[in-house]
Formats: sequence, structure tokens, C-alpha cells
Amino acid sequence: MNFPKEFLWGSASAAYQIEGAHLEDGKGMTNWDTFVRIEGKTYKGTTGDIAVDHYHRYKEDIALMAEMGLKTYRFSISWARIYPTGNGEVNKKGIEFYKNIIDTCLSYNIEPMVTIFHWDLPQALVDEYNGWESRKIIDDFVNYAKTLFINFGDKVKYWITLNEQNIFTSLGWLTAQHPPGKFDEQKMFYQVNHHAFMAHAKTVLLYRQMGFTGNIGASFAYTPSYSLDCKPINAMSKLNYDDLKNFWWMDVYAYGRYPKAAMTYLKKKGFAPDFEDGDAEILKQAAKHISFMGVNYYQSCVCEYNPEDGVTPYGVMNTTGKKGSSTITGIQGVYKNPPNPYLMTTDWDWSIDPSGLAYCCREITSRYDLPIVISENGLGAFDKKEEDNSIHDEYRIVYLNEHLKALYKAIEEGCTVLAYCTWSFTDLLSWLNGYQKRYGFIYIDRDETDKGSLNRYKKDSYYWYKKVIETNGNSLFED
Ligand code: BGP
Repeated sequence: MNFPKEFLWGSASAAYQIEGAHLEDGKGMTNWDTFVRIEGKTYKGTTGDIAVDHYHRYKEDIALMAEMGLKTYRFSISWARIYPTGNGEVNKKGIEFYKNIIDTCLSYNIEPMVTIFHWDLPQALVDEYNGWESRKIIDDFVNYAKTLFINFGDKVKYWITLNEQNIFTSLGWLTAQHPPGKFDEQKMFYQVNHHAFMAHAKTVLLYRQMGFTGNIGASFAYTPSYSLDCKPINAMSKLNYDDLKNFWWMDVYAYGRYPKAAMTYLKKKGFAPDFEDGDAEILKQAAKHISFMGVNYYQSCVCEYNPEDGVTPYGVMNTTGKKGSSTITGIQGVYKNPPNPYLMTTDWDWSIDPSGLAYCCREITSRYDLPIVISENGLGAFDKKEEDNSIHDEYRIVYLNEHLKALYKAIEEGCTVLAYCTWSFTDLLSWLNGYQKRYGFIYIDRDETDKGSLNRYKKDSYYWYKKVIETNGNSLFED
């Protein structure tokens, strides 16, 4: 039982969730720095002002990765550290910080995998033209990416343009849970997405025009769906869900075009995005140049027909860890997502479904025939540090072990998988759920009150993953 020889065993993070130092060394304010200050938006008002202080402790964190044997570290660059106001003059200190991270990784033979945009947008661009709502962002994004390619292109071989475009736009424009906190802006939601697709596409093309031969793609939050049963109306609701919630993004990355039935539906509703001349061609060209489909996988869902007067997308999201506190959501007249009676859930009501990860890989392989990078997968849980500083996170080990076995099966069945990154290496800020929803191999002593030593402690899962890497996956199959 072996994973491919060059398989990249990794772990991931995002700038806003770990760095802190939110106004240090010239960094500009971001949309998230602003948003977390609005009352009631995040769990107990938590912010990333300090986060887990990775900005000052990156050497210690990367040394822990090296000791574990990690092959790749996926992290994001904060646009506002490079361009404090989004464009204009480059902040040299920002370049220096990420250069240090990249060089430290390389000194340990850890492959840096860089996310260009993981949701923190310079606030100046929001003030100037409402960020993603304006086409102006396309040029600013490409200019920012170009600066990264000029500075780091020779050292970084894996680039992720956008993290979970589907999530930051849905929560930003449909449900008001992420910045800019807008509600039910359906037309704008699709327009914003079109701008993001164009920024992604032009960035991919620029990377190739600059002569780089490395790997580039986007990371999609893929929630695969199962029909509730064989009732035809439910099977159709699954088809509609897939077109509207999954293929709407992945088809554009991989084919450079939107799914037809979904586009027809949105045109009828008046929500379809406006194109400019040349957009369609640029999307098509860029699709030919991506190297992989990035997948963030956490859970699967169930699809059932949702009547015209049924549930809406505006349900309750469980951000407290109180099991069972979330409600069913869906689109009226199209689908809804009831719980899956065959699966267990996390304390935040996310279904636990290892085979769903294999399902994602199989679907991508059949539909797009692209290599896959699993850019995130992990379990958010309450962890307890014992008096002797040990953390027994057996549940996380079981979760990851089962997901990796499913991934192995997908590889055996013909999928090309280049990398697997757990979310996350250290504990970090969960956007809406504070610091109590922990994902890391490394426990960090801090809580929602900004108290705690910020000391790092290895959890049991740290030693487990170390062994998985050492044996190139063989240990997954031991009892
Ligand atoms: C993904 C994001 C990550 C991370 C993860 C866990 O959607 O890309 O940044 O936060 O989900 O989610 P949460 O923190 O909400 O539990």
C-alpha cells in the first residue's frame, strides 16, 4: 500500500487566520480587519489582530513542520502586506516577510504552496470601488499577482489563485456572514464571481506569459451531493444543485465556460453575470493552462426537492459548537440540503464522510481529467490540553486516517492526486467560530479573550501524521 513516490504530504493555513501583526511593518487594513469590528459578526467578537502570532513565530512553526517531515506547506499571502492600499507602491517589508517564509520552508525541503488570495482584501479597494463588485479589481489583482511572480516565481512551484471563491462570495453577498456583509444580492453575487473568474484567468495567463512552468490552479470548496432517494424529483434537485453549486465554479476553471442549464435558469431569473467582449475567450484560454483542480473538502450533502415556499439560503449557521443548532437551507423551487441519516456530524454540524473525498476525486477525474490537489481537509473540534501538556485528539486521527484511506482508494481507481493538505498545521482563528474550533496538529494556548501564552504544544495527531509521512501512507492501514 503506497501513495505515489513524490506525493506531497502537507498542511495549510491562511494569513488572516494565523499571522496577527495586523498593522505591523506597513500592512494596510483589510476587509476582515474592518468586518470583525462590527458587533455580532464573529464568535465572541474574535479578531485576527494577534491570531496565533505566526508573524513573529514563523521560524518556530516551520521548524515544527520540518521535524514532522512535512513535504509541502500551503499558506496565503496577505495582499495588504504587499500593497497596503491594494495597488501603488510595494511594501518591501511585506515582500521580505514572505521571502523569509519561503526560504525557511525551502531550507527544510518543504515545498511552499502559495495561495494568492485567501479572503483578506485591502480595505482601500473596498473604499475606492467596492472591491470585487467592480471590474477594476481584475487589473489590481493581476498586478498584485505579478509582483508575487516577479519576487517568488523562481522559488514557488505551486500557486493557488483564489481560495474558495464559492464560499467568500456566497457568504459575502448572499448571507451577509462574511465581508462585505451583503444580503440577497443575487445579481451582484454572480457579477462578483465573474470578476473573480476573470482575475483568476488573467493571472493564470500572465503566469504562463512570464514563462513559468510551475503548477497553478484555484481551490474550490467542494461539497459533493447525494440524492435523498430515487424519487425523480429529488434526483433532479441533485442535478440542479451540482450545476448551481459545484460545476458553476469548476467548469469555469477547467473548461472556461459556465454550465448551460444553470446559465439558462439564471438568465430567466435576471441574475446572470454581464460579460464584456473578450471575457469568454480569456476564460477558455486560461482553462487550458491550469495544472490542477484544488479541492477543499470537509463534508458531503444531501439533495431533496425544495418547494416554492420551502426553505431559503438564510438559515442558522452553527458557530458555537452546540450540536444540532444549525437549520436546513436551500433554494426555493430547486433544492434543499437535509441532514444525512447515515453520517455522523461534528460539533459544528458538518457531516463526516470520508468516502465523499473519493467521490470528489472521481467526479473531477471523469469530468475534467485533471490532477487534483487536496488543499484542505480536517476536523474542527474542541481539544483539551491536559496538565502534562499532552492533547489526546484521537477523534482527529480517526477522521484524517479514514479520509486518507478514501483518498488512497481514489488514487487506486485512477485519479491523479498530487498533494494532500490538512487544515491546519497549528490551531488558528476560525473565521466565524473563534479560537475554540481547533483544527491543528499543534495546540496553541490562547482563547477568545486574547489571553494565553501562545505557546505551541504537539497533539497526538502530530505524531500520527509524522508516521504517515515517514511510511508514505503505509501506516494508515495498520490497526
Ligand atoms: C475553509 C477555509 C479555511 C478554514 C476552513 C475551516 O472554508 O478555506 O480558511 O477556515 O474552511 O472552516 P471553519 O473555520 O469555518 O471551521
